[in-house]
Amino acid sequence: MTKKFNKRNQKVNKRALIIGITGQDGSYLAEFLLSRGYEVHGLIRRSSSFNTGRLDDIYQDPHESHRRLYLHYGDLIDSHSLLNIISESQPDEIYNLGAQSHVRVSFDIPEYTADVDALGTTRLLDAVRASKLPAKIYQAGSSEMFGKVLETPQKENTPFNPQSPYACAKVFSHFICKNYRDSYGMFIANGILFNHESPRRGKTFVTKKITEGLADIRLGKKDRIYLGNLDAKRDWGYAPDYVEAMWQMLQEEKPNDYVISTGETHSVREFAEEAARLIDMDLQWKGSGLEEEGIDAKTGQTIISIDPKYYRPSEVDALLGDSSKAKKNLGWEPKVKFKELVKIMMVGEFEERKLDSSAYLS
Ligand code: NAP
Ligand code: G4F
Repeated sequence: MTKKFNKRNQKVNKRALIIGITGQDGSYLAEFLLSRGYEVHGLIRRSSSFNTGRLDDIYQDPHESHRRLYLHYGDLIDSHSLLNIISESQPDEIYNLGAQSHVRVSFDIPEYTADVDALGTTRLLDAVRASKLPAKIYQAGSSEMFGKVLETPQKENTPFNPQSPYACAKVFSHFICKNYRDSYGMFIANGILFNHESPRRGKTFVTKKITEGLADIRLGKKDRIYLGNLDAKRDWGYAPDYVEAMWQMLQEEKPNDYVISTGETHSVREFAEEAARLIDMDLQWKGSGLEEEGIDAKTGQTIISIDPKYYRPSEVDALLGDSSKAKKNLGWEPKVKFKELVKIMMVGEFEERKLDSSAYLS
């Protein structure tokens, strides 16, 4: 790996800037890059509550002389902060993972979502262009861009058909990245990542909501959880596998766009069934529509009910990715598939509570 010199004239490896370092993917990516010898800079937002919990394991005291992790305050809606952070960190690689990333919430705050997820990308690209740094950029695109799918499985050239303000903003970002690549010769790789999860997933995404809720029920802390559309299908992978693909895209000689997925699709219902099975519950369904309930046949207890507030004004029914281009060019393949993912998340629930998971998992 090429060595460089930092301000204190110390030899350092490559420098990366992660926008969105406090999120699920940002935290795994920071760990991955630090393990590869990178100096890592991250943009964090000012918040009245603590927002760096996912970075606890890698946090380094600012007074440490050999630290390789630097956090800077900034925001994708503040161009000057982006210019300043790029100038201060002089990155070789920039990962734009910053986003209002919740699809359902994007219907409630569409203007803000577009500001961060679409214009924010433009601000970042323009700041890099102005800096004249030859930094390679990764843009966090999403399988949500395929929306009501026009082809199955979805690959890089499948047309987009977005169904939410979030997905529309991500489509804009995808194309503005291509536009800056073509217009200014910048190295910008568009990842089109299918859903990826982990114990660090935000608590309002369906997988984490299910594993956390069922663990609480198993421990007697809650009676039931409320979900929306049980029949939506997603191609769910494991976040640490996916951040490695982001890095691989930036090690290429030429920028390219890649679908990253497992090639398996499962419904929300199946996810709940597998999570329940792991903690010795037998989830059976009764009724239909709003009246449908998930019952633990072993105890007769209703553990899942429907709340229509979790339905979306427009739904993405089923996603299934074809990541053969990433396999061919990058040698990337998912290591973790559906059943192992659910298990990792379920085990994570007990570890988070400092409990021995083997006492609860069947
Ligand atoms: P996440 O956990 O929601 O993290 C989002 C990150 O963006 C957080 O660090 C958040 O900061 C930051 N952020 C939000 N608004 C910002 C703003 N105005 N300025 C700067 N940063 C801001 O999302 P994730 O699951 O890690 O996903 C990472 C990226 O990949 C996102 O762009 C997401 O849309 C995209 N993506 C995710 C998936 C998936 O399945 N996970 C799939 C495809 C694409 P705070 O911590 O302060 O909120
Ligand atoms: O977990 P979700 O909220 O993820 P969604 O909407 O697929 O978006 C995630 O993946 C995208 C990649 O395709 C990312 F771009 C995006 O940033 C985010 O990370 O919902 C998954 C499915 C949906 O069909 C939803 O309607 O689960 C359904 N669902 C059913 N009940 C629920 C619930 N979703 C949530 N969040 N909460 C529920 O109670």
